[in-house]
Amino acid sequence: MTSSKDTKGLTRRDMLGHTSVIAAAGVTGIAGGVGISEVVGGANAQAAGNASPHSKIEVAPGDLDEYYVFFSSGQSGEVRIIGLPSMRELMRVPVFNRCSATGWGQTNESLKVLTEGLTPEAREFLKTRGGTFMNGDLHHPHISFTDGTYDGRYAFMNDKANTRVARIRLDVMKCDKIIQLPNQHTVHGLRVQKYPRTGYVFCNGEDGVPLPNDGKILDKPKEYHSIFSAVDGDTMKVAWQIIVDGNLDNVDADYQGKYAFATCYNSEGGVTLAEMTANEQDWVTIFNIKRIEEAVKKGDYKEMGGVPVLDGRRGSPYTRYVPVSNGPHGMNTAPDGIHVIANGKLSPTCTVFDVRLFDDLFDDKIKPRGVVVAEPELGLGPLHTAYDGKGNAYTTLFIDSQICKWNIDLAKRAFKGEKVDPIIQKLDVQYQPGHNHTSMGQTKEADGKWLISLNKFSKDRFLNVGPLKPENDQLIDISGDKMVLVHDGPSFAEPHDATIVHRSKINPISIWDRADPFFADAVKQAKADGVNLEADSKLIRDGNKVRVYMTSTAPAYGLDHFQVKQGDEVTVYVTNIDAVEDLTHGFCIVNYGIQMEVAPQATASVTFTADRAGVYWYYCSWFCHAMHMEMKGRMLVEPHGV
Ligand code: CUK
Ligand code: CUA
Repeated sequence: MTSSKDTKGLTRRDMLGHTSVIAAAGVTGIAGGVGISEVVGGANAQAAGNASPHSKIEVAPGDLDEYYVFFSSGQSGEVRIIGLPSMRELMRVPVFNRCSATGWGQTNESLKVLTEGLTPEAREFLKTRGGTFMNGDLHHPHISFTDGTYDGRYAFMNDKANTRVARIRLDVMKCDKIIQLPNQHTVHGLRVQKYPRTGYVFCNGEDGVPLPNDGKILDKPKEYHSIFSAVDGDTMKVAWQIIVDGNLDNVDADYQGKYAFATCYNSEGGVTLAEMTANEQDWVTIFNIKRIEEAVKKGDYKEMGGVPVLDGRRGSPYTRYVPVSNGPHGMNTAPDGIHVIANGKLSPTCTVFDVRLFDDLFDDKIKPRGVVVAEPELGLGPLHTAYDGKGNAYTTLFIDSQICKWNIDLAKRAFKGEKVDPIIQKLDVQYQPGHNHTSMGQTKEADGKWLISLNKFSKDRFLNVGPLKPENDQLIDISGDKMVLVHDGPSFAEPHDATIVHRSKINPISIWDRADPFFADAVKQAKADGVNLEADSKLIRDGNKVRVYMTSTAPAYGLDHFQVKQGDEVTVYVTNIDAVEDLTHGFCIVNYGIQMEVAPQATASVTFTADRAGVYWYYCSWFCHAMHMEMKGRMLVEPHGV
């Protein structure tokens, strides 16, 4: 990771770095040893960042990053994979969106994923709308756990816009399952079970609606319900749902496998801003997983939309409601396995819970607030908290545009009345941070090296690109006593969340396995047609259905042309028989709106109606060979009545 140590050729960057080290040291001196950034804020903090730790963030050409970061993309609907510390974008994985490059949303393989998990009502609704939703709002990508840390199997993510939960297989970095949750309206918070494994994917239904939501009840908000869902991460089926009081914003789970907990900012059950923020207090809802599982086993539920739905409203044995200040947001479990933090948002505080007290709470041995062990005042707009595994917490302050580093133990002592200040440092970020994340910080293996701050506004930090600006993801070195800002990175709409995973946890393959379930349907159909996908290129006519099979090997398709009749339903299967790493082909039909990617040893297929007569060239859209331009052929569409 370190660049050339050759000291003879001192680069301009080295010079700059050296100068600002001296400058920064001067500032520290003047301030009498107080932290640089604490005193002088953002600009100089960045100068200091460019100085000392730049060698740490520079990933020289040919070198590899130490961490994968899985970024969400909000209303863009995809997952983006970034390398850290370089902060370079490595890949985009389409999930809820459509992708022109890969054909996601158009290939039969992706359409199967996008449509098979829809609720019957949605399937009916989408019949005349292309069969699938065109948009998604992907907020929270989280990696599967085994025994409190990442196991590299899957990433799970939510679609707030169309109430869906998706899974990406991390061996191939493709989405393999999407389900839509019945009964629920939106999925906002999403986290996974950390112990013993994932296990459950917990999904917060943010908005309340009538149950069932069929139009019989409309403007009667008292009869709306929010729902919490547990999805089985292995089968991608809803294990159970539970109706709650109030709404559900963010969620997290413990390291013991006993509890999940969610913030509620609308305990009022309001439907307007004024109503939602009316009360002095909202709450955190705690779910007792064992009790819920037992109830499901005993049949203590109603079946709705094909899934078990329990009643977890006040007074139920399955939940407890712990009052916190009005409008909490983020919910974050510390790597110590003990502390859980609800971030205040409208309150300048964070509320710290001790999960070891939750058993007593459910046995009614203590009052709800009895599980609160600290409530430090940190600054304006605390949204999310990350951890370094050394007892410190890092909370984003949206309104103050700062990260607040504070110590959990000191906060607990202050809560007991001791005169100590838990706040260690406040660092300016640019600007208005939402989530922040530490390296491995959402696991028990938090390593305390890096923090990224996902800032919603970038304003003056980048070249102006017009009224719509990028966001700013900032990299902060937290390995020392003080946080040091080291990198600004623009990003397009809208990474809410990210998960930083050490590269040792993730082991993707480079070339598809021909036995992969992703193209099992194509293999099955080919077999039925007596076609060997890896060797044969031919056309099979089956009434007005035509199946065109062709191999692709640089720089040629197995067919240089094929002929169909106007009105035929045509399915083209392309099998990339090149077994060379990175040798991806594409398949694009001109003026037919067809385009897909076919990576090494993959089969991809697309179905369309050949309703335009004439000559249509198809060509390879992924640059593969010196004669990539010549990798093409013709689809001849014979007109009606000829
Ligand atoms: S939420 Cu976006 S800043 Cu959807 Cu995770 Cu808090
Ligand atoms: Cu094959 Cu370009």
